[in-house]
Amino acid sequence: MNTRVTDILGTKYPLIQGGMAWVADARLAAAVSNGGGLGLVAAGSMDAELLRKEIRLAQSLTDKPFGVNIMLMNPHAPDLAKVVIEEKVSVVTTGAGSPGKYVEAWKAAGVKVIPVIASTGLAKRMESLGVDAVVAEGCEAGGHIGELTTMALVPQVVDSVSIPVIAAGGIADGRGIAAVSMLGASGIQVGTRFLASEECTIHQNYKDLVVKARDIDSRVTGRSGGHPVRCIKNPLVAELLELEKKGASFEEMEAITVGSLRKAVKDGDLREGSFMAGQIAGMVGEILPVTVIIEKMFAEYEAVVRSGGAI
Ligand code: TUI
Repeated sequence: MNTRVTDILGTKYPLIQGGMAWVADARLAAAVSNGGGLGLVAAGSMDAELLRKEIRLAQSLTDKPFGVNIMLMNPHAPDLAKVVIEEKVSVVTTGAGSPGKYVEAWKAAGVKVIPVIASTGLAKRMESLGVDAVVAEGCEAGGHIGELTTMALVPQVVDSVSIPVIAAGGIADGRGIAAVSMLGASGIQVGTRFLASEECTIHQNYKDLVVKARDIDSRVTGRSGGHPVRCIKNPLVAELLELEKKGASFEEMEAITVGSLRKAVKDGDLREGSFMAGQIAGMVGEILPVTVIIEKMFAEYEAVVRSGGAI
């Protein structure tokens, strides 16, 4: 495929892997890049030295381009931003904030910059700073989310900016790609589908939860504190929802969520882990190799487009 996004990324397909903190390590990133998408090493849980190590490991596992995701709430973000430049990473995506103060240095170093945004306002601000594209992520997505659905967000962002828009949130098959292409997106970001991949190194309990999840099994906690997060429902999520109903403070909620993503990913702790996943987990029914996932998605996309899909 040849699109504005494949031109920017240097990939076979206009697909970026989600920058899933704790989840997306060098192995997953290299598998996605080898499969024709843009793999990302997610630095959400890393400090500068660990990121450097993971980047070098990814470089040893693929000769294709890959990127780094910087979660801007990570206190190490300023150092991580420098590592991206020093290690000559080709693409950086950012999440959970505005990367404004880093954009100039990244662009000067030739790094392609693609912030994840959840509103037209931030998309426009990012375009004015000279970023290469934006990922418009709807609240169907897993993890930290905004307010708008993919269906409402993507066309509004497409109308607000001239740079390419990559759609995220709720996309796990070829129908999803076709749908967001009709909304004006030039590419897709996929997270949840890759949780249930052979190359993903998360605990087996996490993969099993994603495969077993029904459409209605995710919940959003933390809206009251301004940090909404979507996870698969479990005892921790039930407790958070109860606390929130009782008007608990941000600090009280924080006390039981601290370290919970690590507990999910590393320990498979079904009670106390945060199993972040998108609403589309209900459609993910089997663990497959990354290459099969990507090839299947784009073959389905071609078939849907050929069929016309008219209503
Ligand atoms: O960043 C994400 N998703 C994430 S980050 C993450 S790590 C985490 N761990 C524990 C608790 C909370 C998070 C898990 N999932 N997606 C990208 C994304 N960015 N979605 C929404 C946004 C966003 C929201 C508001 C970006 C910018 C923004 O406003 C910033 C501003 O200054 O206007």
